[in-house]
Amino acid sequence: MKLLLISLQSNAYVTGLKYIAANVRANAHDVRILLLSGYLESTIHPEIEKFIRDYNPDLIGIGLMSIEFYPAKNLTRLLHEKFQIPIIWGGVHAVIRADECIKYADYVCRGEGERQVVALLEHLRDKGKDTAPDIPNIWVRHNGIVIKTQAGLPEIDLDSLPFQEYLPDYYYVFHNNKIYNFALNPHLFRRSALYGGTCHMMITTRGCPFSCGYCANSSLATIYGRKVRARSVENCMEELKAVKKDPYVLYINFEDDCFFVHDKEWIKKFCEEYKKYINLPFMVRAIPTLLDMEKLLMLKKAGLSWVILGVQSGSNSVNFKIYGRTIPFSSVMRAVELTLEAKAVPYCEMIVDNPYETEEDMMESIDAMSGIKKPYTTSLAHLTFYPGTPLTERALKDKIVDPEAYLYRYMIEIDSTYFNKLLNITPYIPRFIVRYLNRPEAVRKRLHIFLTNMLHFLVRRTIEPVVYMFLIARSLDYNPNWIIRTIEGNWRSAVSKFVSNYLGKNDLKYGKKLTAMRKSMPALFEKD
Ligand code: B12
Repeated sequence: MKLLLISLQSNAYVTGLKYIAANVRANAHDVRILLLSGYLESTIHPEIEKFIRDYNPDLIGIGLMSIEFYPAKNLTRLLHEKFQIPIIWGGVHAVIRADECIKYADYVCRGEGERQVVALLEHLRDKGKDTAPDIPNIWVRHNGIVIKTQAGLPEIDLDSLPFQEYLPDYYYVFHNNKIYNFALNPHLFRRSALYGGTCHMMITTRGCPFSCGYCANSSLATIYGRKVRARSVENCMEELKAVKKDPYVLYINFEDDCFFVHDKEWIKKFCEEYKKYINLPFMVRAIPTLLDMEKLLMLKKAGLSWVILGVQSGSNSVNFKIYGRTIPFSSVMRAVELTLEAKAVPYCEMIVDNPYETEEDMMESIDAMSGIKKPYTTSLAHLTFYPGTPLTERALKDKIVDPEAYLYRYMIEIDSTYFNKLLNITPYIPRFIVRYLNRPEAVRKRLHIFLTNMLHFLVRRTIEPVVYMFLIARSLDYNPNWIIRTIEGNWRSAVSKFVSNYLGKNDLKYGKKLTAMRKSMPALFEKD
C-alpha cells in the first residue's frame, strides 16, 4: 500500500510525519512526504496533481497544527474534487479538535499515528474504503455519519517505534512551481528548515509533567495522560548515530518539553554515550524548577550549548494565578545562574499580549527580567488561546478572546507595544535604563516613547546580533571549529539576524497570507 503524507507547515521539520513514515516503511508499505508550505490556492497546481497521479497513493495523510487548519481544509476540498483517494488528518489540531476536523477529512487520527496509520492502510487493502474501519483513535466519516471509535492508549514502549530520519530520501517539496526531492536537493531543505537545516530536531520523551493553563499540552494530556514516556538511551543513540552520518547536521535540538525529567542515571549514561559516539553541540528545553546542577554539568561535558527555559512571565502573580504555573521567579533566577555557571547559555521563553495582565504585572515582569544574571537572551510569544486549555475556557467565559484567533495568528507575531519593545531589549541594556523606561502609560512622556523606540530599533539591529554571536561562541566553548561551522551553516539565519529577527520569518509571511486569504476566499473561512 502507498501513503502520501502532506505537511502545510512553513518549515521542513516534520517530526510527527517522519515517525509515521518510518513505521509505515517498517511494515512493508511505501510512503512519501510532501511539503506544501503555506499552500492556500484556489486550485491544485498541475505539478502537484501530476506528482499525486504518478505516485497514486492509497491514502493521503495531512498533518496539522491549528495554524494550518484552513489551509488543510482548502487542500482537502481540492484533493477530494480531483481524486477518489481517502484523506486522513492527524497532528495536534486533529487531536484537540477532532469534532471539527472530521467534518472535512474522511478519517481523523485522534492520537499518535504510527500504528493507527498502518492499521488503516491494511484495512483499506483488505476491506476497501467502502467498509468503515474500527481502529481505536481513528474517527471515520462514513456515508455522511461520523463514527467516533474508542480511545486508544498512547504508545508506552517508545523504543518499539522505528525512529525518524534527518533527511529521508522519500521527502519532497513543492518549490517555485515544481516538485523536488529534498535528499537530491539538500540546498532546498536548508532553505526550508529552521536554522538553515543545520540541526536535527529530536524528541526523547513524549508528554509534559506540568499542566500550564495556556499550553496545548494541558488538552493533549486529556488524550495522552500525564505520564511522561521516555525512550531508552540506546534507542536515542541509534537515531543519533544515523543522523550524524549527514555532514549538514551541526547540532542536535532536543525538543522535549523538559529534558530534565530524565533521572540522573539516564542522563549519566546518555552523556557518556553522546560524547563517545555523537560529540555534537546540543540544546535542551527545561522547566526552571527541574533544573539540576549535577545533571547540567554532565550535559555540559557532553556538549550542551543552550538551555531553553520556560519563563513565561517575570511576575509571580501572572504565572501563579493566570497561567496556573507554580514556578516562582526565584527559581528562574537560579536556573539562569546555574546554566551560566555550567557555561551553557540561557534562552528565556516568555509570553506577551496577555489580556489578563495589568500594566503593573508587565512592569513587574520587565523589572524582574532586568535583574537576572547576564548574558542571556529571550524570545517573546503572543499568548495564543488554544482550545481545551483552562485559560481558554476562562477567556471564552469572560468573552475577551475571539474563539477563532488561534487559527490565524502565529505565536511569534507579537503586538508592537511599548512594554513588548522594552522587554525585547531588556537582556541587552543596563538595568538603570530599563528602570528609567519601565513606567505606566499615564506617566510616560514623549521622551520615553522616543527612547524606547529608538533603542528597540538600534539594539535589535546592532547589539542583539553581536550578543547573539557572542552567545553562540560561548555556548560552543569558543571552539573555533564549531563556531566557524555553525556560522557557515547558519549564515542565512545568522546574517539576517543583523537585519531583522530571523526566527520564523516564514511563519510571518504565512500569517500575512492567511489574513489576506480570509478576504479573497471568504467561503473557506465560513463555519460549516
Ligand atoms: C517540535 C515542535 C515544533 C517543531 C517541529 C514541528 C513538527 N511538525 O514536527 C517546529 C520548530 C517546526 C515547530 C514550530 C511551531 N510550533 Co511547535 N512544537 C513542537 C513540539 C515541542 C514537539 C512536537 C513533536 O515533535 N512531537 C512528537 C511527535 C511524535 O508528536 P506529534 O507531532 O504530535 O505527532 C504525532 C501525532 O500528532 C500524530 N500525527 C502527527 N501528524 C500526523 C499526520 C497524520 C496524517 C496522522 C494520521 C497522524 C499524525 O502522529 C504523530 C506520531 O505519533 C510541540 C509540543 C508538543 N508537546 O507536542 C510543539 C507544538 C506542536 N508547536 C506548536 C506551535 C504553536 C508551533 C508554531 C505555530 C509556533 C509559531 N511559530 O508561532 C510553529 C509552527 C510552524 C509552522 N507552521 O511552520 C503548538 C501547537 C498548538 C496547536 N494547537 O497548534 C505545540 C503543541 C506547542 C504548545 N505546547 O503549544 N514546532
